[in-house]
Amino acid sequence: MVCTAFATTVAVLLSVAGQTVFAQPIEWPMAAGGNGHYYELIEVTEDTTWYEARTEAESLTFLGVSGHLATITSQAESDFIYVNLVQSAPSLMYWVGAYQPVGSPEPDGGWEWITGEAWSYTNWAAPEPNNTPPGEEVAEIYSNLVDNPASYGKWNDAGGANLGGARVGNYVVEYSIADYIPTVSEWGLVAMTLLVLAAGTLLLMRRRVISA
Ligand SMILES: [Ca+2]
Ligand SMILES: [Ca+2]
Repeated sequence: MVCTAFATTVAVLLSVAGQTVFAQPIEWPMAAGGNGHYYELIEVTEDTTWYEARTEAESLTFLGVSGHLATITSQAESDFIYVNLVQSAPSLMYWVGAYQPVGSPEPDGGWEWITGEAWSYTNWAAPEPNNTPPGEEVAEIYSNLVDNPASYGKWNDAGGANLGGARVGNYVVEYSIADYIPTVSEWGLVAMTLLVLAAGTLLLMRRRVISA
């Protein structure tokens, strides 16, 4: 909570400084049983492999925190992303942050999250992950545009560099804002700004008293 408030303060300061602050991500609030993280869909403007999407997601920031391809580690997180983003998404599929490191046993072994979070919850569409054709080593999530309703919001393993068919490389970003721990210099920036604002307010009040 403190970190979320801090991140909001930093975002306000950054927007004051004229830098871009994304406005689209949706929060999964702690008050609603969430993790305080924010999520958004990115519709790409040119074909984007999973590897490019992973890098792009990490270059995006929201409330001062870098993003990453979404890691969906519980049914509750899956439900939140599905209901709020994927269910009515404009594209068929979106990259998420799951992959098989080189040398993983096929067709379905060795899966990991890019953040290193424990691999326990999965939500594969049947019969995925099938490594068909061979070389499918990353994951994507289906929207409701997929032909089989049983696959809505579920995952497929796909080729990370394969952009065949309807796959253009859209992706889901997660900003782990509630986990974010500010650096000493960032706390200093906030403290200094609050000090300047307080001094300015005092000065204004004094002028009013003198002119009254
Ligand atoms: Ca996650
Ligand atoms: Ca597959």
